[in-house]
Amino acid sequence: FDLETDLRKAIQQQEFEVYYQSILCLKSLKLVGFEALIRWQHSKKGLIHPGVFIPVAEETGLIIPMGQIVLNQACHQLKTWQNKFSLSQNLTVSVNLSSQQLRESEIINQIDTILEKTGLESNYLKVEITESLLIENTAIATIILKKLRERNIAICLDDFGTGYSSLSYLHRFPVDTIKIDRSFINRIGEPDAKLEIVQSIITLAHNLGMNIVAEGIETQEQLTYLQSLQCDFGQGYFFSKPLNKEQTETLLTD
Ligand code: G
Ligand code: G
Ligand code: MN
Ligand code: NA
Repeated sequence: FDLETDLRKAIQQQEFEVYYQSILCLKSLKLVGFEALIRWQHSKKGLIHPGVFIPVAEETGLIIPMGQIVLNQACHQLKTWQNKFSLSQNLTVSVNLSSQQLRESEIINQIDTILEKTGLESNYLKVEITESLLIENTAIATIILKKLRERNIAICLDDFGTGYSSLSYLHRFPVDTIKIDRSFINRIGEPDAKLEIVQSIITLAHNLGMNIVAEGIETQEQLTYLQSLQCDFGQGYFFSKPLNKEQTETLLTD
């Protein structure tokens, strides 16, 4: 099938749905927020994962309208939950931004409009970006990230450790949180675990005054180890898979 044509249709016909994966404080095991993850409910093919269509969306520029759909749904949903459950905890929502979205400062206007329209206060929104994205768009990314910071929108460096980790990027860009890629977390408990790397990344983040999130926690052993290293936050199937909004609500009622 022609993915690009189907994607265009999907944008018009609103076939995208945002799923939410829990992020927990590893000390208290309390929920602190969600990562928003797009899913495509294709009329014939069923649920399609972003690994399949995000690359095509990026090549074709469709990531721009798609990214807006995600930002809009995620902000609207969190605001709705704040009202509906009178959330006492300050839960946040993290949205992944792709390279294309960081190529034009227009993204700032889009975010401002969405926050205004949905009524979500800016400090409840976070963005996740990758290192490669910073390397590709250094000049404009600097401007955009500074503007996000001015709005109290936290910046998370995603998939940390997989790209061309240049430590100068941590210095140069206003990063609040580092997310250790799940390939490092997966191996905890296995003979070839790169424990020194995990340890070093956590120490590095803390020395720079940043928070750290471990991604892809799947076992109690991994959790216990990360807790012993004072890793701040975690997400992974051990806590919860990405869930649709109805399933996510069941986490907010208790
Ligand atoms: O949810 P899943 O594990 O299948 O996601 C696969 C990849 O797709 C991840 O790298 C994730 O960051 C990316 N992804 C998921 N949702 C979005 C989105 O809304 N925008 C962008 N740019 N990437 C996303
Ligand atoms: O690149 P990014 O970190 O945005 O990707 C998040 C992706 O990781 C999502 O597609 C999500 O489904 C996936 N994911 C989240 N937790 C786990 C986990 O514990 N194990 C595995 N294998 N994948 C996970
Ligand atoms: Mn992410
Ligand atoms: Na990641």
